[in-house]
Amino acid sequence: MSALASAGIQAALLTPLGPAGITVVQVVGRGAADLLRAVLRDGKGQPINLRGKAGKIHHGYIVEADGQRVDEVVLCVSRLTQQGRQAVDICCHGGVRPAQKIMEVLAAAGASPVQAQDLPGAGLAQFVDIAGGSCQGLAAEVLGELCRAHTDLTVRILLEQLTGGLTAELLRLLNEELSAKQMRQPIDRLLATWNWGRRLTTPPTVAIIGPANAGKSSLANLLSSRPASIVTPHPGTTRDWVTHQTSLDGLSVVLIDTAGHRDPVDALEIEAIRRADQQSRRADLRLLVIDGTSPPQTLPQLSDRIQTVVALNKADLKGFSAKAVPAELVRWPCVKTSALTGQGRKELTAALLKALNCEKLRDGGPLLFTERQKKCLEKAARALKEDDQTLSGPARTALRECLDD
Ligand SMILES: Nc1nc2c(ncn2[C@@H]2O[C@H](COP(=O)(O)OP(=O)(O)OP(=O)(O)O)[C@@H](O)[C@H]2O)c(=O)[nH]1
Ligand SMILES: [Mg+2]
Repeated sequence: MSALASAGIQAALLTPLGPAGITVVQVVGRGAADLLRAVLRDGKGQPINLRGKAGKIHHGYIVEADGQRVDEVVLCVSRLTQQGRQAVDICCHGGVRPAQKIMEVLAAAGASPVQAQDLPGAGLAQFVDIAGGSCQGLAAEVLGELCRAHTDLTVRILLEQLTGGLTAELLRLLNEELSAKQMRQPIDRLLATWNWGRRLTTPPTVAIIGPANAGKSSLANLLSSRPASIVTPHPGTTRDWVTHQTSLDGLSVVLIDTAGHRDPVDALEIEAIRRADQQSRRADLRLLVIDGTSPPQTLPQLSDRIQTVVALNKADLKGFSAKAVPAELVRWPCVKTSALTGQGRKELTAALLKALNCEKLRDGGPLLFTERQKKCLEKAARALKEDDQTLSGPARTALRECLDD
C-alpha cells in the first residue's frame, strides 16, 4: 500500500456503472486534492493546482502515469471537516469503462477504492454545512443511507434527521443544562424510535404463506403492483418462492410469496413446502392468506415468535364468510381482502405496518435509524442510571458520539 493509501484517502463511484450522461467519482481524505494533482492535467499537459477556495470548479484531463489521457473531467474540491479532510468530486463521461479506468488510475496513485456507502459523507458534501461542518457519525449515516433509499418517505425522513430531527434533539440534549432525571425521558423516547427507525434502513421481509390456492400470489402481485408471481386456478402453482421488492405506504419491504400448504402430491411439492416453511421462519412478519369461501384444511405451523397478519381473501365471492377463520388464528389481526378487486388493500397495508411497529413512521420527528446510534443511546441511558443527580459526563459523551462518532 502506498503512503497515500495508508493516509486513508478513499475513492468511490457515486453513480452506478452503466450507460449514462455523466459519472461521478469522489475522492475523500486528507490530501485528496494533492493526490489528484498527480493524475490531473490541463489542456497543455500541465498539472492543475487544486488548492485554494473550496467549491471552485476545475476543468482538465485525468491522465495515466505516462501522461496518456483517460478522460476529460470537471471537478470540484470541498472541505469536509476542520481537520483538513477534503472531498473531490470528479465528473467524467458516463458509461462503464471511463469510470472504471479513472478508479484504476486513482488506485494506482494511492487511493483505496471503496463502495459509495463506505465513504464518509457518501458524496453529498453540500449537506456538511447543514450538519454543523462535520461529516462524521450521524451526518455520514444520513448521507450513506440516502444512496440506498428507495422511497420518497425514506428520503424525507432521513433528510429530516440531518436538518432537524435526531441532530436537533441531540444538540438540544447536549446544550441545555439538563439534570440526569430530565434527560431520561427524552433518551427513552429516542430509544423507542428504534422499533420503527431500523425498518427504514433495513427493509423488513414479509413471508406470504397459507393454504394452496388461497390467493397468496394474487395478493403479492396486488401489493407490489407487479405480476411477478404466476397465478392460476390450480392449487400448487407456486413452487420456488418469489421475491417482490416493493413499498407499503412508503416503507420499503420485501414480500416473499411462497408455495401453498396442502397434502403434497410429490417430492417436488414436499420440497416447495419445506422452503415455504423456511421463509416463514426467517421472516420479520408473516402474512397468512386464507380463502374466505372455504375453511382451510391444512395450515402452516405458526409460532408466536413472529407476528402474523391474516388476510381473509376472496371477499368478492359469494359464500365468503368471516367464519372461515379457524379458532387458532383469532389471536392475530385479520383483514378481509379481495386480490381480484383490490378490496381491503389499504386496511391490509395498515395492518402490516402496525405489525411491523411502523405505523408512526409518517409522524416525523427524531428517530434512530442505525445500530450504532442505538448503541450510543443505550450507553447514555446506562450512564444516566448510574448517576441520578446531574447530567453525567459519560452520558454526555455517548450523545456526542452519536452525533459525531
Ligand atoms: N374471486 C377471487 N379470486 C381470487 C382472489 N384471489 C385469488 N383468486 C383466484 O384464486 C386462484 C388462486 O390464486 P393464486 O394467487 O394463484 O393462489 P395461491 O395461494 O398463490 O396458490 P398456490 O400458489 O397454488 O398456493 C386464481 O384463480 C386466482 O385468480 C380473490 O380475492 N377473489
Ligand atoms: Mg401462489
